[in-house]
This record gives sequence, structure tokens and C-alpha cells, in this order.
Amino acid sequence: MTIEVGYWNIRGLIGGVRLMLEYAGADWNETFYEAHLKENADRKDFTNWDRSEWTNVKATAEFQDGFAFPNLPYLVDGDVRISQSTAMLKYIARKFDIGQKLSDTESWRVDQAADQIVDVRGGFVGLCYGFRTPFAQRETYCENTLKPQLKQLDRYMAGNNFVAGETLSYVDFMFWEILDHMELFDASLFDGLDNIKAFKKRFAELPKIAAYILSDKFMRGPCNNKMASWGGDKELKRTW
Ligand SMILES: N[C@@H](CCC(=O)N[C@@H](CS)C(=O)NCC(=O)O)C(=O)O
Repeated sequence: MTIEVGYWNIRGLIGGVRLMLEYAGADWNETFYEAHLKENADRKDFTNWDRSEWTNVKATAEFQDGFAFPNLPYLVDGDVRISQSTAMLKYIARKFDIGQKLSDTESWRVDQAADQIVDVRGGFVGLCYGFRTPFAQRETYCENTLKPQLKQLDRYMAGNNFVAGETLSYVDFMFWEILDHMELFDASLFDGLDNIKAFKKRFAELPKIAAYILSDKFMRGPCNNKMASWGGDKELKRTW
């Protein structure tokens, strides 16, 4: 049975899910939704974006009754209907037996890192869209918040091949995905962070991942939706 996923036509929260579906060799298919700017409207004002391609689908009985929490991204696998990107990753990992035999230490390392990565990612994405930190404050945000957070994550990876330790698990997919967005935003964020750099390379060299990244199926950009101050275009242009 084909696994169906749906999301905006960006990497955003689904990039890690795409990586894992490819790594697992799953039969999967994706529905893309687009936000459209209303005529002559200011693109930075979020209310000027018409999201009806998705909200019309979200309003249907199939989505309102079929999902506990209708949202993007979502996953449908037969009778299984899941939203929440981390729950989707964990579902796919269980289905394809990825990282299911963790030691006690590996288990809490994965759980702890998953929550931390969600927090760090939320801050970074909130900067890219400007809804948590004004984009004009990116330099101070990177120096005072993001770089110290990355330094902690770098220390977490010291002596470990993957986030758990030796075992690849769902959290590696969400970690690599947001690290890739950050590297595309500003590669110098990783200066001096040799453990993060080594992890990023190691993960990208897993044969299934390497093949996917090289394929036409892989989306390098956009990382974010079109109203973002960075990452909303395919080319991921820097405007500063
Ligand atoms: N915690 C959720 C966040 C979901 C979310 O914020 N989705 C955004 C895109 S990143 C959205 O546009 N949702 C559509 C909606 O609100 O209907 C997850 O990890 O999946």
C-alpha cells in the first residue's frame, strides 16, 4: 500500500519525513499545497496569503473526521491518519524497523535530543519568518542564541556516530534536515563544530540518503514558505 503524505511545496517540517521514506525504500506519494499572494499585496504580511488550496481540503469531512488534529504535514497509510511531524517520523521508523533496538542510554539520548531539536528549530524558523525574532536581528540572534545552541548539540554528538550513539534513529532525520537548512542559510554557523559537520557528512553518505540527495526527487529549496524573510524561494537567495 502506498503511503500518502501532504504538505506545502517546501521542505519545512516534512523534509525529514521524505528522507526517512526514501531511506526505508517505502512506496510513497506526496500531495503538494501552495499558498498564493493576494493581488498587489505585501508578501511579508502573513494575512495576505491565500492558503485555500489547503484549507478547503482541511475543511472536508474526510480531514475533519479522519484526523484527530487535521494539519500539515499529514500522513495516510491505509486506515492510519497522522499529523504532527515527529509522530509521523516515529510511525515510519516503527513500520520499517529503523532504530527500534536502542539501549537505555540511547533511548533517553534520542528523546532528549528530539525535544531539544524541536526547540532549536522553532527558534531558527521563527527567525526565518520573523514571527519570533525580527529578521533584522539575525546577527545578534545567531551570535547569542543559535550558535550557543549549536555548540551544545555539537558537544552532544562528540564520540557518537548518530544522535542515539551507534544506532540510527528517527531523530537523525529531523536533525540532519534542520542542520541542512541552517547550513544553506549560513554555513559559517558550523565553524568549529566538527562533530556536527562529521554527523552531517556521515548521514548524507548513507547510500540510500546519498542517492536521494542526488536525485531529482530531492528538494534543496524552498526551505520555508513564500512569506519568509529567508528560504521561501527555490534558490535560497540571501537578500542581505
Ligand atoms: N507541531 C506541528 C506543527 C504543524 C504546523 O505548524 N504546520 C504548518 C506548516 S509548518 C501549517 O501550515 N499548518 C496548516 C494548518 O495550520 O492548517 C508538526 O510538527 O507537524
